[in-house]
Amino acid sequence: MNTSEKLIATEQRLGAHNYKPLDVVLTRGEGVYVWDTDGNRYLDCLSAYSAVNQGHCHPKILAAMVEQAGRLTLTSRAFRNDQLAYLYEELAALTGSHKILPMNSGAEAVETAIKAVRKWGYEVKGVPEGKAEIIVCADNFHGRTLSIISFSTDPDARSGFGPYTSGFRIIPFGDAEAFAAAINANTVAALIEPIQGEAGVIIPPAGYFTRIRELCTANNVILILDEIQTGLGRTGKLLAEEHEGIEADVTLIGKALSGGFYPVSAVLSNSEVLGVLKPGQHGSTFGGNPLACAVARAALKVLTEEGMIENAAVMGDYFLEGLRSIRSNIVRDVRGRGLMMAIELEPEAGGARQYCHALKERGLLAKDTHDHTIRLAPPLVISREQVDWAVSQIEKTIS
Ligand code: IF1
Repeated sequence: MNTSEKLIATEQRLGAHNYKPLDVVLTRGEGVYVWDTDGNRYLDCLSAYSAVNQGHCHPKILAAMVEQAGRLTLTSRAFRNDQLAYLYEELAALTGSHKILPMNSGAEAVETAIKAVRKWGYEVKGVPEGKAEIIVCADNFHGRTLSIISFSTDPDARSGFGPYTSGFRIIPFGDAEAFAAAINANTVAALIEPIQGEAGVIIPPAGYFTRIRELCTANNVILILDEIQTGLGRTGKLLAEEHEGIEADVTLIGKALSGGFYPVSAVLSNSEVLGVLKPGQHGSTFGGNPLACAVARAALKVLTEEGMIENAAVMGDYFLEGLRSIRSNIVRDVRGRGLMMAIELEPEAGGARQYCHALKERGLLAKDTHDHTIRLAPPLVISREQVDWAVSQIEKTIS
């Protein structure tokens, strides 16, 4: 057995089997590339589910992390640290938000938003205690905690984990009239992904979010956009909401907020919603720690200063054009926005996973989702030549 076979065997023996990864054991990353323990190089077209937007091991984020790690890593929020204020300032300047709450994982940001809008509902909107409702969409993905999976429509994510948290109303994604019909006097918020990632990169019809925004404003409903995957440049804009020219009341970011170095998430909001949380009512040991803040500051800086968002827009268009030019009788649809892309295969093709395996053999890492869809999301630093190479490998694999 070589090293990777040994490591895989140990994982199989000792680890919980809650994942079924491709059998590639990675040991090093740089920019758009990662290397396995046998020295093979791969173009990463997953970017750790869009957490590595800035490219693997970005030297400036690395330097910020190492510098801060040698100085101060964690104080808890019982005391203050000298990095948090700067992160607040920089995030506020970038996004226009007035209040920020730092957490660690994406799911924690979602949970935080749910808690805040419920409390807002009772204290500000005047919803009777215990009656708050939040509208969510079918086929959503917002994380793995109990409250979040309580409103999942994916049986794998939800089944067997009850009893569930109540207070969620599920409607179809992309259907503004269903949304209008679901609002009632107890509706405190709507929680929506701008583009559904796990569902297979589902882009709602044009005008959908404009209408959702109008309905939320008219009915005093908080619009929460989960930009944990779509945010921070992935779709060719800082936030995906910009594609429709709307503004959420609460925006959730995570993943690429640290460039993949560390779990950092945040709830961005106006003063009214996050203002309901008073000392002692919410928190986290690691949320807002100085190491996380220093890493996030560097991750945001390189994202904007190095033109990664613009590159995602240009390379996303170019990549999609390349994918659409592939002649193949097993492709049902090619879709995407910026560098968040998917190839949906015909059901007769026999499943996307075998194609992801074949792509791996050609040196390209991608992830299947929902049986028939290959998801593509390379780091935002990808070049034209690298897109050309990726498209040619994909063409050889599926045509
Ligand atoms: C897993 C998918 C991606 C997210 C959105 C919140 C979270 C996520 C829109 C939670 C997380 C991940 C987690 C990962 C698989 C994955 C995923 F395949 F499920 F759909 F990215 F595409 N909101 N997405 O996409 O963030 O708590 O994980 O930090 O295996 O669970 P987290």
